[in-house]
Amino acid sequence: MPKNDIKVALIGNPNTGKTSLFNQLTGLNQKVGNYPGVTVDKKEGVSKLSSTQNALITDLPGTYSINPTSLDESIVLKTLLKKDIKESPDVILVVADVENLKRNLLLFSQIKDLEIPTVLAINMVDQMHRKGISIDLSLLKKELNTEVVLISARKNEGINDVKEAIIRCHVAAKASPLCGINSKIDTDYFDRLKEISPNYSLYELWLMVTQSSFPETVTKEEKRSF
Ligand SMILES: Nc1nc2c(ncn2[C@@H]2O[C@H](COP(=O)(O)OP(=O)(O)O)[C@@H](O)[C@H]2O)c(=O)[nH]1
Ligand SMILES: [Mg+2]
Repeated sequence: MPKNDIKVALIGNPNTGKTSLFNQLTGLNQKVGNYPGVTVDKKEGVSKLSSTQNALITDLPGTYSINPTSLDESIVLKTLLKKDIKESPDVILVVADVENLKRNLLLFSQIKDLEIPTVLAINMVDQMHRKGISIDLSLLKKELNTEVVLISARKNEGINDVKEAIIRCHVAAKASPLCGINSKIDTDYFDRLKEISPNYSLYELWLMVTQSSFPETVTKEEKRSF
């Protein structure tokens, strides 16, 4: 993989159209492998974002939240947290379907709090008119403080907007979290947490000390002290 390719991970609830979007973005430039040690498919492909910029796109298994309740979900989580390894994504592309936007936004807000640059693609907009749904795109962008694009993966609409949003998102400075949990509750606790490692966001560190299924980046002693 050329060094300046933007690494993009596609994340979303099951059936939101991740694979359809993946296919539109990558065309025939894809390969299917396996995650080490498990039989879950890992699909990767290259997408030409502009004349000078490619992206390496990974189609992750569907997930409802980043609190893993299944093998698939724990794969998603591990991909998100390994900032130090070369496969870690530069940009997360969250795919939501327009009919279940509210439910989909739970996952989006969790990803956003990981402080990884995030693009939100709202898919299946071809259904909007029929379902009587309308979206104030500029208000949504402002409220979520995120690049938001409306697409129809099935009809190949908005795919260029996705590509442009990925580039903008990658260029922009680190995404800011939706809400600063540390400034709202128990500042002492979160200040102490922050001292564990400068390499992780506060939210990641919190997940590491509170979730038993988390990668052992935090030692057992550190876990116990929280
Ligand atoms: N109407 C509509 N259906 C779509 C669109 N994108 C995907 N779908 C359908 O949604 C279902 C799930 O799509 P898929 O890409 O497999 O979703 P995934 O589970 O997130 O990978 C399939 O039946 C797709 O044909 C879209 O833009 N519009
Ligand atoms: Mg899929």
